[in-house]
Amino acid sequence: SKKAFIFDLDGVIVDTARYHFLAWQKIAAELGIEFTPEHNEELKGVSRIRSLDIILKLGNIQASEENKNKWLKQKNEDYLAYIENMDESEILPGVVNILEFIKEKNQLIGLGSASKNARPILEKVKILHLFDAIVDGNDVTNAKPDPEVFIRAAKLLNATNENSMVFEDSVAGIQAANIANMTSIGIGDERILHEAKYNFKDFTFMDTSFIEAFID
Ligand code: G16
Ligand code: MG
Repeated sequence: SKKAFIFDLDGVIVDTARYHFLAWQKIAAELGIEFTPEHNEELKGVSRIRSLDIILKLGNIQASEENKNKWLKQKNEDYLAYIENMDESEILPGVVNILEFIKEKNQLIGLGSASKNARPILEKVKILHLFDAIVDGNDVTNAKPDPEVFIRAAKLLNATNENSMVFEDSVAGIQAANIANMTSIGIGDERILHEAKYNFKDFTFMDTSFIEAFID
């Protein structure tokens, strides 16, 4: 049977992780909270609402629902401004090559992202058509490390969890894939993503033979 290759979006397909960071950093600065790239690791793969809670906790701030909603809205508006002019040039190195190889081999491609902005981003970078299934922040109730997003994607692709491979740049996402018994692939810093079954700095370090070995 066919294998499912499920990709995270932010930090795996496109480098939007830095836009999320910039948008959050602006809010943190307004609140007088120090928010570093190290802190940001904890936000990767985490839903918008959970991300805000983590930042507020960092600053020991108790906020009203009203203020929280205001900041969530502001964060997304700033983020949307950053991604507005995105194009194919922002696809991370080696990604298209791997996606096309999986297609060539007649296997399945899914998206498993926490982002509610996933579809418009895939459209902007012109690879939406390569996906056989998309599960994003609009479809799930439980955020990574809960495996819901990946399990739903595998189901839509008619693949078992064991026949699914997940590419992730976040600790929470690797944990989610592992909980679901999927083959977890860390894309990024292997010291951070050490819970992954395999690690690659980026897709240019992954030979197509690695994909082929999972298919056979
Ligand atoms: C992404 C990012 C997170 C972000 C989340 C929600 O998930 O990694 O930092 O907070 O989506 O995004 P949005 O605010 O656009 O709904 P992923 O799973 O694609 O890495
Ligand atoms: Mg990510």
